[in-house]
Amino acid sequence: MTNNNLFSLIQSRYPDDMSQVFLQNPGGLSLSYAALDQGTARVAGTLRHLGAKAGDRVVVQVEKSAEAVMLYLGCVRAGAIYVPLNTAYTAAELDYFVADAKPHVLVCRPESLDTFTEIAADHNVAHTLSLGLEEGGTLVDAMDRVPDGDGAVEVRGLDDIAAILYTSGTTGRSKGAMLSHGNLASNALCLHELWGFVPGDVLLHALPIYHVHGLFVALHCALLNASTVWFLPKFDVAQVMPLIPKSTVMMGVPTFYVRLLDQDDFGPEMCDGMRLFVAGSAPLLSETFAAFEARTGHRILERYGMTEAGMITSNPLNGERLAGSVGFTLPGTRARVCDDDGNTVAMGEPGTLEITGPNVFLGYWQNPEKTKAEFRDDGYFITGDVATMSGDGRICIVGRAKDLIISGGFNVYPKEIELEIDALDGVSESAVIGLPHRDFGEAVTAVVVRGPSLHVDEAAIKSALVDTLAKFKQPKKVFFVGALPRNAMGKVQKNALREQYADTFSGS
Ligand code: MLC
Ligand code: AMP
Repeated sequence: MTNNNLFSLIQSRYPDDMSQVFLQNPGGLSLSYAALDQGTARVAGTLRHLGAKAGDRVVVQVEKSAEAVMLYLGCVRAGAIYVPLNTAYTAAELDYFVADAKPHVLVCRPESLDTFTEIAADHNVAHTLSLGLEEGGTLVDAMDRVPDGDGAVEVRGLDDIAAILYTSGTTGRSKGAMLSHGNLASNALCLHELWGFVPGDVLLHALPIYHVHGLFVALHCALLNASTVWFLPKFDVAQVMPLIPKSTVMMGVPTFYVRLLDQDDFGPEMCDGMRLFVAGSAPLLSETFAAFEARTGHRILERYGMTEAGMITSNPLNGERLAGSVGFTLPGTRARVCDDDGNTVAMGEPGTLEITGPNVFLGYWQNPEKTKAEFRDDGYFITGDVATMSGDGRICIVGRAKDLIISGGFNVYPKEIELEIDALDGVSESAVIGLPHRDFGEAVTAVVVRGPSLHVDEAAIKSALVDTLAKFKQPKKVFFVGALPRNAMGKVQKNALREQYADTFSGS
């Protein structure tokens, strides 16, 4: 029987010499492929020992580390479902994810163990462990209690769920996108080939590992290539720059490239050995593309994707990479540009991008209504991105049908912020918008109408949100107005607000 567990695919690509380094960093990290295999086997064995069966969820909020990668891959190996959470989420936000995912095991940072233990008790989670160096209650302790030899790769089918990644819709709370072993494997195989990975490629990895970009796209390409990875805790330009000459591929959000260009000593010599710079998760401005080419001679390869489908389109490796275009659909993925009723629009006209293919997710976790609403009857998924497609299939993302802000590659759903602000004393209503920001692409901004009682100011609103919303969601600026502009239907005209406040961050 074929085992379609993603981990089997990864194992099949191990290097001949298992002492080869998989993850390394200048801080002393050096994890070989042999250690990766042993570590993931122990994680898988530990999860089994804790009673986690195939299909049970493991919810994880941990710092980026080699152990976190082994936790992810160990989970996949055991057939459990990996559910990573953004490290910026507050305790108030975490409760929702645990309640929704109903995990068997929770793994958190040592400093959050008390908080998570409380949350776990509220939701009957069997085990709460911390991933860290402290004594007691840690995953490492749990691993020590488990005999070797229970790390078998669980047999999984293409449609079995490997991971659930939470993402919000235009309304309501976050939904868990169910990604199967088949989804992840097909996208990884496709990108590895499309982007021309060759023996000896070294990946520079400075992305977080709780989103598809850093967790799947970057790590899976490296693993399928048996590559060594410079594995940095976060994007710190001072740490990244010296590693560029020692790498051949880098993947990043546009903010990475803006920050590199801000460095006077970032230049072409440093990039001599680089084969490929990839950008995505947010629009890459044409100015950034042009400035990067002028400075380094490299044309950044922009690709487009989303949590529900991994990577969807890419500019070509060999061929014209155009600024402002996200390229062509990946082999195996099909796309069409449609009106609101799902009818294909004329070539070159804007419409909502709809997609289908082996990379498209199974649906939203325990949310059949939302799943049904986002798929057409013929199986196409409605991305909510507004695109144009030229006669030769080249795609440009020209807008969003969904009310979404993308800040430094993180998605922020205005509705979620508006609900929090509207609930504050002294607020009548609010509108949250994204305004152009040089570094983050868009900056979260709130426009607030005060209520009749209690005089709230910007500081009061900002401080009220500190414990409820992750830092990247908190408004960087709050404006007060007498009334929000509305159209004849009573809908808030966010375009008018975006125009009015367009220059707010022009000095940033
Ligand atoms: C951090 N802050 C942010 C922020 N990141 N605010 C808005 N947007 C962000 N993205 C906060 C910090 O808490 C800090 O607050 C202040 O802003 C400035 O912090 P910083 O030091 O400049 O931020 P930094 O830690 O350097 O992080 C910026 C970043 C990071 C761009 C490096 O956000 C990042 O790695 N983003 C990548 C996101 C990603 O991987 N997206 C992929 C999603 S998958 P203060 O007040 O304390 O100073 C996807 C599909 C696809 O979209 O196609 O790939
Ligand atoms: P997420 O839900 O975090 O996976 O974010 C996915 C969204 O990011 C997509 O629906 C797009 O709106 C946006 N996105 C990703 N890549 C690009 C890109 N290259 N250009 C424009 N938008 C992008």
